[in-house]
Amino acid sequence: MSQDSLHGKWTVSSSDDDDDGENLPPSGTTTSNSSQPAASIHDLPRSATPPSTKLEPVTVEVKPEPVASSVPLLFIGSEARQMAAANQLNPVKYETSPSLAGKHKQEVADGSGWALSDSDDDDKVDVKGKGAAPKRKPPSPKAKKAKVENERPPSPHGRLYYIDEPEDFFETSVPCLNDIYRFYLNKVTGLDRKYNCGALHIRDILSPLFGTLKESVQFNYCFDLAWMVEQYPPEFRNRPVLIVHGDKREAKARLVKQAQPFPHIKFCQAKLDIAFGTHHTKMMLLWYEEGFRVIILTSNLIRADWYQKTQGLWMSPLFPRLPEGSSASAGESPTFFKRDLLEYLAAYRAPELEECIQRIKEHDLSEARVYLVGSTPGRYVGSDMERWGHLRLRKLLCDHTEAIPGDETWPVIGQFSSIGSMGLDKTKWLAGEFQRTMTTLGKSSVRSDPPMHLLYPSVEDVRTSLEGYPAGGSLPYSIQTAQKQLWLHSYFHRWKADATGRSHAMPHIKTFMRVSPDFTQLAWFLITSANLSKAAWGALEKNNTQVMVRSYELGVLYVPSAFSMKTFPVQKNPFPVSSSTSSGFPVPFDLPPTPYSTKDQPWIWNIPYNQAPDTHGNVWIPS
Ligand code: K8G
Repeated sequence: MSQDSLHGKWTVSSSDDDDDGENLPPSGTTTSNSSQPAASIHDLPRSATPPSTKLEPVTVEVKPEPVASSVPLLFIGSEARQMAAANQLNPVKYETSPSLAGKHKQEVADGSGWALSDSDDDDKVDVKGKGAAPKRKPPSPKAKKAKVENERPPSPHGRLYYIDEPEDFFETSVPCLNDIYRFYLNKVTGLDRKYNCGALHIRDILSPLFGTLKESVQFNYCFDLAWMVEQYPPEFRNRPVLIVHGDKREAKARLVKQAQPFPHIKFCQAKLDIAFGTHHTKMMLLWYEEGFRVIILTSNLIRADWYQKTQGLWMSPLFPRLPEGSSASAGESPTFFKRDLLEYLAAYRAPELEECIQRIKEHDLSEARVYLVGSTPGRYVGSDMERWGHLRLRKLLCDHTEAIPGDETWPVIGQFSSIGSMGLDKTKWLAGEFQRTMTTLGKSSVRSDPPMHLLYPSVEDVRTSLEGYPAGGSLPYSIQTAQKQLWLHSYFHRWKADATGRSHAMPHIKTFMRVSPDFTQLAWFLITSANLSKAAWGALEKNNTQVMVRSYELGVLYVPSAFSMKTFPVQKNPFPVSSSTSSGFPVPFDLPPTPYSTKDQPWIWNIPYNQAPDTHGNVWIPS
């Protein structure tokens, strides 16, 4: 495996109007838990992760300083994640005492260790300048360099971390699937098997049971191509794959280099012309002998994302080929899924996607029952404002849901794994604009202000999770963003998912929904790549005459009318999944949501947690 494939990446946010708290990861590395057996050599992380270190003994391993004994302070785009990941390749040991943690804490708390720009005005951000020369952090006086002990992958867990999945883990069982909604969770290693029944691993998705694969297109953010190739069944492994990504410059070069051993892999770079935008969209287009299938999901194409996190996906029905000579409008679904998917793909304006656009036109997508909700970067005016982001969701909710008596008391629930900067108070975006979309039900002009519950893991949730503190490497909410919006935290609720067995599998899934006050009915449900950020959902500008969207995002919206229902009943006990037809919607976490207690704190990834060890006996000390 080439070192170039060993990358995780995070996008640095440098503007108040920016993205998901996708901030510079602290340097450091993770001590691996040597009690666990070695697994694959492709232990690629999803992220450049702050370190967790053993509580005992006091020797901690830290990431080596990169060239010239210094740590770049400011990375731009996915290069940030790649640089930081590269730093994890050669950890050095140095002696320290437990009090070091306190020292680091101070450095982080006063911000001296970090140089994230927090401009309120995007137009003032000099992207080029920032990207060109990362600032350098003076070497820590306490850090004594020692010889490199052994090579380590830039994994949040280390090479020895992953435990092998049980024998039956990859047994794909199609009849187990609940077909009404076609909404599935991923399999989680370490769960009682009943909780993985009806869940899908990437190997299940690519299995011949779903179709005879000829070609595929993988849209995603983070890739381990060697690992990805292994997930395809051997008989399909050399079939052409097109990778749609947002990497630029060095990051792009590293991605392309990952594919050197795989001549069947080609690339399509999504244009990202607005600062701090990212290609978050996670979608597979699977071309079969029998037709084609679309998967819209929340997992990156790296092992850590399919291991012990809660992820979700929508799997389309098999879309068959239309008869030769069908009209251009043929094969449309009641939800206009075909038109909207073609419009989303056209927005890339990429010649590499042309063939696939033409082929989709030749297929029958009429069985799709969901609405597509995408974001593509741009500044949109007039009717184009409703094409993407939250205004697209608002339009769909306006057109395809109906007011419900008493709906002013129906809460909104938002659940996500990353948080952007939202301004000094709730009126700036959250309540003023985002909540207005989330509370739209039909065309009724009566504007209600129901409760909004935001689900985001607390420090305790992360500490006691299956992965322990390293799970926090995929929850990149930074102290710099958090401390500017303490008002937001009063909305926060815990990550609890006992009913799905996933209380200890930290969420990388993102869901938004409107639910009855007794939490038994849904007015609608959305699964998406979009976190709680303006970059993902779009923000109004110029006196509300324009909306600006930074990132590519994709999700699917379930509305009851597309299922001939008034509301979706919430499925009480989603596991084990039964093949009997239940019309209950499998909400992936426990209802009602549990509010944070006064002791609970939202997970913030770049401050230390050294008061209590995690499930692997480690603490978390960003340096
Ligand atoms: C991703 C996420 C996420 C958050 C931030 C970034 C990427 C992702 N980022 O989904 O939680 O650009 O830094 O996994 O795609």
